[in-house]
Amino acid sequence: MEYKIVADSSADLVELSGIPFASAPLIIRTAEREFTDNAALDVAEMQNYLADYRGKSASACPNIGEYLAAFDEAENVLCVTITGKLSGSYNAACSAAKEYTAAHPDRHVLVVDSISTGPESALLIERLRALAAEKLPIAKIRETITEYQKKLHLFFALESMQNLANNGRVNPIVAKVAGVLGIRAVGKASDEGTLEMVSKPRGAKKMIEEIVEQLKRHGYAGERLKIHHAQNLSAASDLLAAIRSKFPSAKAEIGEARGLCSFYAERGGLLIGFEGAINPAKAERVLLV
Ligand code: X90
Repeated sequence: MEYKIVADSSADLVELSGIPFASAPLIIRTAEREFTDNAALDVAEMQNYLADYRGKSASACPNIGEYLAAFDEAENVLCVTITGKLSGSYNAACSAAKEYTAAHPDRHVLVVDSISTGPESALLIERLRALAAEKLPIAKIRETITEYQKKLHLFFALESMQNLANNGRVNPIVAKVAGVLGIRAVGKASDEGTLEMVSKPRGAKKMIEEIVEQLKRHGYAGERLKIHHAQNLSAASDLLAAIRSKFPSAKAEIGEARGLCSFYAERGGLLIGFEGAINPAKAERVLLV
């Protein structure tokens, strides 16, 4: 069994060791410039540019051809996308999977909708890599990964939700809470893979307390956790320290949000993906062809 992992760039992975890997980039676009969310993207420079830019900005997911190029010649493709409720990426990947296997009946593609993004997708991908290393048949990988997915959770803390609101990914009234007088919007990925608001802590300290409280409430007990930050290593480090003081042996680490997540989480935003309690209500969107 030869496996390749393909993910869209919302997983914040520019590379992955130990297994063939390709990232299908999303694009962030203004009237003047276009940013391809690949390894060459200077995320800080994009953020600086966007902070001063007053016009419209938007994103676009990879198309079928870009997914086909990422699948390349792999025998078995394990593909992870951003939530299909907020992006066309999952649909594009599924269409590519059907074309790919129609042209090569001996090949297989598993497409997993993360129902999430960023650090939760990265956790899924690392688990897929481990399953591939065990050389499990792809049907078994499908079964195991969808079960694993039910215990993954994603929280976010955002200083601004302007880009989410401008692009119709969140209700503009909901979006107003963030960015006013140091108020953070703390929320989570809903069971369906949309943004669900949880609270509006005032100030960074309260935000960290809230996240730690939510981790406990969602069954976090020191298992794997990833914090992806949008140009905010200091808040990510403070959060990690707070997590470690409650869970000294936490398998927790910090990573950097790449282009797509940085665009929507905006400067200062944090995304936290972790292994916690099983959520049987979590949506399952997966295709195996
Ligand atoms: O297809 C496209 O153009 C991509 C659209 C993506 C829209 C949403 C991105 C959200 C990124 C913000 C906070 C976490 C939200 C979790 C929701 C499940 C990060």
